Amino acid sequence: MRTEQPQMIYLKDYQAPDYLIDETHLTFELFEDHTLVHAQLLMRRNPARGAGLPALALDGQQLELLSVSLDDIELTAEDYQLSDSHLILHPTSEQFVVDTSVRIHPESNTALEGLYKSGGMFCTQCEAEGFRKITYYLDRPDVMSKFTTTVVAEQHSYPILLSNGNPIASGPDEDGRHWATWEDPFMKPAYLFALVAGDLWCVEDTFTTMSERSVALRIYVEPENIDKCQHAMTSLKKSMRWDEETYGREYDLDIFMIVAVNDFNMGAMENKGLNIFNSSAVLARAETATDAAHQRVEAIVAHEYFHNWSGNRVTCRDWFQLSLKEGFTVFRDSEFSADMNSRTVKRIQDVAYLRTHQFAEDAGPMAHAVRPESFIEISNFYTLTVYEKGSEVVRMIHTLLGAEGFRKGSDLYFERHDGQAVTCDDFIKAMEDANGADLSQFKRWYSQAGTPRLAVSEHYDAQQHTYSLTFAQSCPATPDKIEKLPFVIPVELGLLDAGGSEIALQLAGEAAASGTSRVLSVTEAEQTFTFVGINEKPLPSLLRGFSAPVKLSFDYSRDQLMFLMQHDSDGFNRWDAGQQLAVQVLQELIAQHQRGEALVMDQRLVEALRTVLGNEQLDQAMVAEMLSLPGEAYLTEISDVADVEAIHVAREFARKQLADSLFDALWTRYQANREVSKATPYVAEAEHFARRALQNIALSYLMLSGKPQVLAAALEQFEHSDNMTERLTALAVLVNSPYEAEKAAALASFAEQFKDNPLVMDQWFSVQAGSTLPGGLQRVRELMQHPAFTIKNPNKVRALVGAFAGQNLINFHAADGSGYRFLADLVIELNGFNPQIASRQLAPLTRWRKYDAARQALMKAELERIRSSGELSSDVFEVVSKSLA
Ligand code: B3K
Ligand code: ZN
Repeated sequence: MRTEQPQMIYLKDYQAPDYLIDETHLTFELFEDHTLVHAQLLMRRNPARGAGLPALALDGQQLELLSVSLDDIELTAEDYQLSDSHLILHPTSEQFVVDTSVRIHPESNTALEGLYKSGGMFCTQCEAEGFRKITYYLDRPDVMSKFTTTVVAEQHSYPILLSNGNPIASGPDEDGRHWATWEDPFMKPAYLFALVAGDLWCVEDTFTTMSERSVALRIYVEPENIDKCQHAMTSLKKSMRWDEETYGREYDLDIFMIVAVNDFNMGAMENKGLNIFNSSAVLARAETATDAAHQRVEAIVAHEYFHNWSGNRVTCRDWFQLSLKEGFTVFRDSEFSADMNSRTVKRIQDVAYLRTHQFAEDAGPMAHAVRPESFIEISNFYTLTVYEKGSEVVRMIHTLLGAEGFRKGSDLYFERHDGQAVTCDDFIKAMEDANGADLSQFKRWYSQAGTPRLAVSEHYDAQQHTYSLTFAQSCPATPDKIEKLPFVIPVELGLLDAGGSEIALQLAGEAAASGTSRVLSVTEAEQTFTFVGINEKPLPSLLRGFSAPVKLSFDYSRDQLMFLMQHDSDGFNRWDAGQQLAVQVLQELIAQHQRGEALVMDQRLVEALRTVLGNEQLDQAMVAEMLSLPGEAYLTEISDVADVEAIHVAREFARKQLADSLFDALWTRYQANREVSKATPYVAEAEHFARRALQNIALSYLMLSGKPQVLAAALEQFEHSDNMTERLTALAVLVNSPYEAEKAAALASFAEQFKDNPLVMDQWFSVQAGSTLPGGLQRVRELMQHPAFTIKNPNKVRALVGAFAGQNLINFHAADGSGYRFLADLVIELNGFNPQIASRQLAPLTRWRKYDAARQALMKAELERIRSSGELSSDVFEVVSKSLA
């Protein structure tokens, strides 16, 4: 909690640190009612900062200072200044040693930042600024130090004592206590520090690196979860191999550890050699985790592992550069997942997510550049923009330089900056230098917020046999900037002839045609490209693979979209054509509803999906993706003013129409896939994910038909599946159905079976929180009273409240404002003990500009109520005040 108005911090004010910390020696004495932390810092004046010895301001919050000495001389209160946030010392030599002892209270730390307890175990979360809640320090990423850590705890309750690096010594202590010392040979900033103490079991494996070094791999979990680690271990080994093969990056310590904890504010954390994970991002086995959860575990294990180079060996100079490590690492993990599974399906899922959620953020009051220029609370900037848009920016560099050029650039980056804390400019410079490229205009992607629009028009000249495409780019104003300069927008495209074949591409001025899919760089506000030798008017396939994070518009007819759905050689664009067709059809239904007319759906959507469903050659995961209509959140994002009811009614109407018209085809494919599933043991691989994805979306459509054989099938799948993917889908379709007795029975038996597994209970909560049937808020309120729910656990809050406010739009946006009031009450409560989670849950209220006047007023009133609810954390203060600005 703050005592003064939180201050804005600016990138332009960055200054290198006055002092450096060469070595950090920590001792933790863990007790049930307090912890003692002794820190010895071997410090010196930063030679880069010139002469003189300015005061040394160590960061520290919520610490009880017990003693401090400078060069072994204990200081008295006159020798230093102490405030809520700093301990100020006055060094008298260039080189000196600071010793501090502090008392902290992990046992009552509910913010889950710094050192805290999750169940019976001690663990840490230091990024971004949590280390200052552990000891007095220069808690900034450009201060890198060599750490040695000794942990002392009671032996029986905490047999496992872990920290970063390699274990170097351990032994018994008096009073049934014991100790262990860890040494991390790599210089690192404090945000990568980690400590774990608990009664943990581990699954162990080894990995032989490309230079034949053997690395011990360990995944530590609470004993009851020891049977759920294999998938994460396999994912880890695949990640290690992939990073060697794709980036030439080898692991550097003798041991790599992952620890799963139940109480965690986000997915996972890349602490050097000791990754700490939300248990939801580690534990996965067929019976308890869905296919989506298996893929998420694989992706997060990879992401954190990849940070060892993109984040740890080369880290960020300051927190404005966060996307340097996060955007790059998301790009790396998405390419890894694409290589491990289906590339096109991965791209579709990432783009659907980006367009729905990041585009909404970029159009809202918290919009910021990939490299923001100011912030109040850095925890608020672990955003979709920094991560997902940041990854798209790196992907565009990859597209512009090609895979080989990109690899040359990343090799140079890692070589040049190993052991350093650097900036996004350094990353770009390495890419430029390795390729002789000029990315100066491209860098606007780092400094300009907002989603660019790219309007494309065509002109065919039958006499000249030329075809011209004109691109007009613009970018809406965002809170940081009104006027935007043109971006570099790589547009991958192809041209299709009337038979659906791809035309060889030759731009005016080129000697010959080359290729049928090419990347054009759009760099001006308006720019025309002319293709020659085009003998008939072609149909363009634009922005293939979503080659830039923009909103592209081209005036396609529905027939043209259907043609692209069938013939485009780019799988992503085949899917996207289907989405654009569905958007057109849904928007027509929305308009009909708003005019009070009976809804009449364009049957071309039915026919297009009938063709998709009948194509047995198509990857079944693609069929499933193509059958998925754009979500309500996406339809909201692309509306100027979102009509909550009309969007819901139109989309449900379309789903029912598709279910009725395509019943036979859906039923055939459902049954065929369910038969295979019954006969096949669970395998967490792409082909099996694909089969179950199609089976499950088919079931969710079929259920809308109201036919008894479908209810029987759903019950059969619910009762007899050997895996959570099938079981949970069956539960979800029952929960969303009118079959009250079956629904109640299924919910009860599921809860009974899985009551001891918190991650499965999270899914049980989410399925109910997401049900769009009337009475959603009441159901959520009742579920908050369920014994398995606790507001102190972030996963529970996300499963119930996050799913309700984020996915159940028709209920959350109830016209009486009850959903808003509920969420505001919750945010006020969360603000009191976990500011990071409070601020995250607030996001749906910040989107008020998207809604009608009545809802806007209700949403703003709730934001106002939060603002005046008492002492706000800097996290909540920043989001609320920017949302109301
Ligand atoms: N680097 C962490 C995120 C830390 C969030 C701190 N509020 C996880 C990741 O991106 O890998
Ligand atoms: Zn990350």
